[in-house]
Amino acid sequence: MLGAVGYSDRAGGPVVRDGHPSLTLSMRDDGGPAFTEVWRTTADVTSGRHKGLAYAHDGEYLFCCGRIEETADYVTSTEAAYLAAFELIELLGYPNVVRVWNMVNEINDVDDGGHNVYTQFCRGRAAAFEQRQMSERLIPAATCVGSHGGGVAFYFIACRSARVTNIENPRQTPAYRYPPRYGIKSPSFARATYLSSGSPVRSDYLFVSGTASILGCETVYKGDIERQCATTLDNISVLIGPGNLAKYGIGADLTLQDLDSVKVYVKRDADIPLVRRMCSGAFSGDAEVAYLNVDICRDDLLVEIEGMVT
Ligand code: 3EB
Repeated sequence: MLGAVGYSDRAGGPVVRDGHPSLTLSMRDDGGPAFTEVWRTTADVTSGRHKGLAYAHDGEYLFCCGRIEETADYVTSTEAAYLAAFELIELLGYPNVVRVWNMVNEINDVDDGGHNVYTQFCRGRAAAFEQRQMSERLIPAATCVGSHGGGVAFYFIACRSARVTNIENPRQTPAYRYPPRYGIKSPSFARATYLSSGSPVRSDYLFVSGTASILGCETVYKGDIERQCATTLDNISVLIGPGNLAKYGIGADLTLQDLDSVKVYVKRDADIPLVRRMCSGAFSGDAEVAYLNVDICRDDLLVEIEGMVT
């Protein structure tokens, strides 16, 4: 096991237990079923700790998780945590960050200076990316959503030799070019990453970032969950469709039906039944789809959806 992430009603970790890192996210307060996301490998695993992070690696993949304790200054602490992560990938030799998840308690709360927690998080993250000279080509796919406690919990996957291609969405402004009205520093993430590994067995993976009802850089259909959900699904369809992937030299021909693992973040608990109906019609009956009632990083976004093709 490379790592385990619990989606439950309490925050815990990171710890290294039974030889692998483990992080528990406070993502349920609704009595919904807790579940554990497990990252596995067939190769031998080495685990350890570095500056508060817990990690394991197998020669090709690194799984790492960390937590930024609740603080009045998420700029400094986010920068420090991300720099520790960059230091680790360099030390261990896993330079390609593929996919990052960030779960942020009180994500829309505003501090004394009038900035919300997400804005401060983005500033700290951007500072770390700038110091590491992460070009647009190297920015990973990501999710950044609310949680019910535990400061900022984050986990990521990095790899050593697989080729990682960053995918953008023609319907959306790249997030790293959002204008300043969405935050002092733009969010540092790609809309998706496509990973192709060579030997011994050729395998490709697609990671779709948290996707919302945003066209260009603007939230559309404020207050309308049905149209926000439809727009979000359309955004993902275009992102992973053959016309878009082909621009990056990727021969895959993907639709929503190909996503095998999906998370749906819903701001208002009462919207979950409708969102569930729409998503179960859109995704394959064989896909694992989890619905989580958490806040989203813009006040006017009601739903965010991410997925993987593995
Ligand atoms: C958006 O498209 C919605 O800051 O890492 C989605 C995925 C969003 C990742 C992040 C933010 C992030 O801007 C929000």
